[in-house]
Amino acid sequence: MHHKKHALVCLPADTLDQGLRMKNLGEVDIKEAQRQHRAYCGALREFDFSLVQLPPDNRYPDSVFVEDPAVITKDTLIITRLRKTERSGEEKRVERALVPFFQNITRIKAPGFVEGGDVLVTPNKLYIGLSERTNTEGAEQLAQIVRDHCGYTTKIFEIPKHFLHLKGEVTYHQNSQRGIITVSEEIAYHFSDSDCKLIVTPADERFGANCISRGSIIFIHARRQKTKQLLEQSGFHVRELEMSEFEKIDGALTCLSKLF
Ligand code: CIR
Repeated sequence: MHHKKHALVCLPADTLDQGLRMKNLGEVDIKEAQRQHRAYCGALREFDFSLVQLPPDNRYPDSVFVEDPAVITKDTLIITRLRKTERSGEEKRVERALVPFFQNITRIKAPGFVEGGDVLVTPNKLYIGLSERTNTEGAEQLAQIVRDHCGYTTKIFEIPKHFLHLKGEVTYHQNSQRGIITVSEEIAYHFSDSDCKLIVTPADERFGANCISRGSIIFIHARRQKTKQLLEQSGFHVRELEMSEFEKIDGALTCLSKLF
């Protein structure tokens, strides 16, 4: 996998509290969300990413979650198709921002739907979750694109109904020798075929497995004590990021950026 250099982010819209959510976890405090977003961007800068920052767009309360409108494999940019009409249109903004960086650009077409949050990219293999947001047609189009463009294999499977997206509960980490997958115990069995080391996190720590790392430093959602311990036992230096306002609208750490 090529070395990641850029991070696309989008500043939170003033309408963030109108973001979609699976259940009511309370009102979003926009000022606090902006603070949390600034800290998040600071963490990415610490990891040496150069930030490409989209301005807030109040028409799209969920536009802060730039992970969903695209999937990136090597030098191929795949623009996805978002299922919810409230989010449909976010793809265009992300496409405009990312196009200058890529040679190969393709798009998921109707009747396919894919959201980037359902796609775990590992070296040479994609794991695609079928969800309320990603359907079989979309997953199969994506599988064919990455096979033809990059020679990737794919594994497609259904995710539990109480997850919004696959990646909320699984992320990939490139370590010096061997890749690492952090994954919730509920879905860990889907990854037993991988060459990566698995770090299995407890199901009661929502988004515990959704982390961002560089080398031995790893950022996790604040207040995931058991996950923190497990990661420390595996040699990571753990740093916590407060994500309370984004969690209320089902957003995890990786949802807030597209790294490439
Ligand atoms: C949504 O329901 O679309 C947003 N409120 C949350 C999107 C989270 N994105 C992600 O997990 N990649």
